[in-house]
Amino acid sequence: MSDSPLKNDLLLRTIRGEKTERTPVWLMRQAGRILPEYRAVRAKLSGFVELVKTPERAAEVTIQPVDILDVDAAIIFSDILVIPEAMGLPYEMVESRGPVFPRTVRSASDIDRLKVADISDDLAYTPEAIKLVKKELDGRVPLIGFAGAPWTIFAYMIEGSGSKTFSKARAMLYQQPELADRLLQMITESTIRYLRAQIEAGADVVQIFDSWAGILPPIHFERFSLRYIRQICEAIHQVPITVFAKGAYASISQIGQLDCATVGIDWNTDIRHARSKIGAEKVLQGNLDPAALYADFGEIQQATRQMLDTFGAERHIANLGHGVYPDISPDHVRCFINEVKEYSSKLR
Ligand code: 1CP
Repeated sequence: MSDSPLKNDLLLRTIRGEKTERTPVWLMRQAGRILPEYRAVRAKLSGFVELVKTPERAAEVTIQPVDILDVDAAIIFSDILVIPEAMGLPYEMVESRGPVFPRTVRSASDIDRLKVADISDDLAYTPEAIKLVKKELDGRVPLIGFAGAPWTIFAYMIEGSGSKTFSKARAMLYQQPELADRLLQMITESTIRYLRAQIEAGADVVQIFDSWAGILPPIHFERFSLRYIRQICEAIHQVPITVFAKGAYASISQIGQLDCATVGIDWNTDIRHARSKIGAEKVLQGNLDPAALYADFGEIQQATRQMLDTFGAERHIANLGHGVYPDISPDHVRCFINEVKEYSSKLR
């Protein structure tokens, strides 16, 4: 772990529930396609997967939004799909289509061919990139590590690509629940190892992305997703955890009971409702509509102020309700970031 003290520790102080001089701000998917500087680095390599696996370049694009957008945290540049790959199911990233798995999981024998990921053998590149980022950041801002939630990873491994319905993955929950549990448990163990390796390398906070939580009925969300997220939260105590389960509205109280410091909420969630269901202790992260950044500067500022007023001055990390859309102009992102900084300091 790096010992350089953080110069900007707003995010960590907020997560500890301390009163701060303003609200910290960062954006999900800030390291990526919105920045021409990112596209320039990626163009020099064979593609996305090589970028993820090249620690020097992954470190470079992780730091870009700190330099260019002046956010209060960096998030390590990687993808949630490195876990299936380390378990024996490689992915490809197809331009304008997204991730594709040449092989998928359909049967018990497919699972027999997979293993719990061995991080030092198969996934050392992310902890390596984290070490480089920590060194280069030299304490400027904290670094967020991340992983997908087991259900979201499972959904890609069964389906073989993105999907509106993830019908094959959802069918397995009804048709072969024991098989689903077997794979979910392997993903969970791989994820715990992976997050621990990220923390050992220097991640100050870790976030779990359950991007596809919202397609499950509440009973399946609790049975096949939350249960495994809970295992992860109970296994990781070295740094604070953020759980972001997009669309899991009906289970928001149960999410609030997880052993995590922060709960991410999406833009369809009413902020006051979330606070009342989750309770006063947890920090909330979010939740401006990502599409609000298409508006003109005046409207972005107004929407940002309204969000900050509703969350209140404490226990809030400003962010969007999901990842920033790739065609948003960096100037509009900067407008959001600057307004969070200026307006939230007046709220104290
Ligand atoms: O360069 C490119 O064109 C590829 C685009 C891209 C990028 C920049 C992908 C493909 N992944 C990433 C990086 C990434 N992925 C990060 C980087 C750190 C940051 O946030 O800045 C993170 C946190 C992720 C996480 C991720 N990957 C999630 C969870 C978060 C979310 O947005 O819901 C998911 C679902 C993925 C899968 C994935 N990877 C890439 C795409 C296009 C997708 C989604 C495909 C789909 O809709 O199914």
